[in-house]
Amino acid sequence: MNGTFLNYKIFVTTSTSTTENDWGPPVAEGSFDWALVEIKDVVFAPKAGQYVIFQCTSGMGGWTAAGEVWVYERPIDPYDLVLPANGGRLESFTSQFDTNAWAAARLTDGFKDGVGRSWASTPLPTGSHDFTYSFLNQEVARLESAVIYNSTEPNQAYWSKEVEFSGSMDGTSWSLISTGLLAQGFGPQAFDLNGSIARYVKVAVKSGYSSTYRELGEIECMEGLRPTWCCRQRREAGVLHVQFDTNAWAAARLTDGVAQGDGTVGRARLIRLGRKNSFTAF
Ligand SMILES: [Ca+2]
Repeated sequence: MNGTFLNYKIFVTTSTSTTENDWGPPVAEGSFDWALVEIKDVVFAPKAGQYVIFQCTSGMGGWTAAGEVWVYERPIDPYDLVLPANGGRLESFTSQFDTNAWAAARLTDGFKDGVGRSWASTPLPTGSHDFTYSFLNQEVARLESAVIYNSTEPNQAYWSKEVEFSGSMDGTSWSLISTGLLAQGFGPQAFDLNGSIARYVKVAVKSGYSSTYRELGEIECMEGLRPTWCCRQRREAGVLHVQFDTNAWAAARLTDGVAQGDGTVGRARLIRLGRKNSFTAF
């Protein structure tokens, strides 16, 4: 969390009631001293529930503001974001040998290597061969690591070599996360994705050990702590308690992925609340 409120309570509940008495005891409560705009972490024992309620009970200087509120689930270990069964989707690719045995879709078919279970490039590959994935419901995710299974045909040498991982929030503008060098061999090869936040991940095969083909068995993208986008769930329920307006200072700004803003340039992210008003965000 960040902002300029003072006292808070956090509840985890399955109740849809707007009455605090129905939410059970808070999982955390306290006060923050906001000398600076900064990020504060509140750690509490995990509790199962359908909703998280962040309640601000008092503000500072006549206003209460918060830039960003994220709630994290316990890590689900392991969770492969790009596996179709988990909601992963191959959005686009730039190369495949055919549409069946060596298709790009073989990179996320759950089989680590082997003929009919791996991807092969077009012949005589040059440049970068790219695969772009989105996650469940095209949600933003925290990327912990990529696990690549290199592959090639029996007695051949079509191993892939250099790989590059990039993240994007819009599928257009990309940020390089990391690069890696694949060994010539089967089995998992892991690369750190540094907890990057992204809506799309691009895996680029930049080169191979052979100039004839490049082949690869499987791509996994493991999730780190999972941010829960609480405001939107509350808005879908049709009960949004307190927000200053519906745009620059809307409650949705609490989960737009940007921590700070001054509210004067049409892209601010703070929610302003009347002093002592209860603030409930899902
Ligand atoms: Ca595969």
